[in-house]
Amino acid sequence: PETDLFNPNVLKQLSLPQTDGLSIRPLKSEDYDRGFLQLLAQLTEVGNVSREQFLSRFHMMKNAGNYYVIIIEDVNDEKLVATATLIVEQKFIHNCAVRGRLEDVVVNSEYRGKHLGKLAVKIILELSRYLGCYKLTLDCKDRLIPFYESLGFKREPNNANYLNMRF
Ligand code: 16G
Repeated sequence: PETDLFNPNVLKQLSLPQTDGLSIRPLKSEDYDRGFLQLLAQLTEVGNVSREQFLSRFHMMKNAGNYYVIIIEDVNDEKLVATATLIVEQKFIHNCAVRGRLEDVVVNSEYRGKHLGKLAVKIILELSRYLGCYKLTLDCKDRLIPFYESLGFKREPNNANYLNMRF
């Protein structure tokens, strides 16, 4: 049976712009057959992920309860138009706060130039606010910094030291 990654009702609590012809919903287990991994492959290397691997990871994320992968779908042809992920991380600091991480934002190349990246990020912004995150962070390619700045993200002047170790 088709399964939602997270409770779709949380999306109904958000004040989102009117989106004619598009539906905004959680990732579903059936999205494996609707080209979800091909959409992610427009962002980076995905590899050969089998259905079993996909479902196993999907269920781990669902059970963990802090993964919010959202899908923007074209209601006319059921095409996956865009995706973005919010991960909500538990902290002890800031009075046991939660921190949001924005990850894996992709707009299907057939739908670019329609401000759908902006919509995907806005959904995650509203969701992270609704879930009580004290901040939302991201990393991105240099050329996308102006895009994220236009949506209100700031490069912290005294904390511009984003470090990274690749394995
Ligand atoms: C970008 C993505 C990040 C993704 C990474 C993959 C956003 C905001 N950032 O930085 O989430 O995981 O690309 O690139 O979508 P990589 O394969 O080089 O790690």
